[in-house]
Amino acid sequence: MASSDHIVLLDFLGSPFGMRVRLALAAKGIEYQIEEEDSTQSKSSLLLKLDTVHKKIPVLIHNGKPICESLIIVAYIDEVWKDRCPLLPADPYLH
Ligand SMILES: N[C@@H](CCC(=O)N[C@@H](CS)C(=O)NCC(=O)O)C(=O)O
Repeated sequence: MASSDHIVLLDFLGSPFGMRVRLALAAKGIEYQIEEEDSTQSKSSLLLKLDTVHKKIPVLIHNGKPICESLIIVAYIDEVWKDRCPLLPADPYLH
């Protein structure tokens, strides 16, 4: 991870999909900020801007680039920080 990396997770506490991403970030030892959505309020303008298709959390924002869908985010994290704690098997069939 470059020291200039800026990582924000748009999430709300209690979301199992958000937790999947939090666990991946923790396993890799990646520092990040949380932008907490309020599940009792209407969706934030940030969420509506970043996930124009499903408008769902979690959204990972890496240096300003949004990545949506928790499994895709986990695969992205694993690929970008591949030097640390592999999350996904190298061979998806054999493992
Ligand atoms: N397939 C998505 C599911 C995400 C999802 O359902 N997020 C919920 C919170 S747990 C959400 O944002 N719901 C708001 C809505 O459905 O409008 C993923 O894996 O990221």
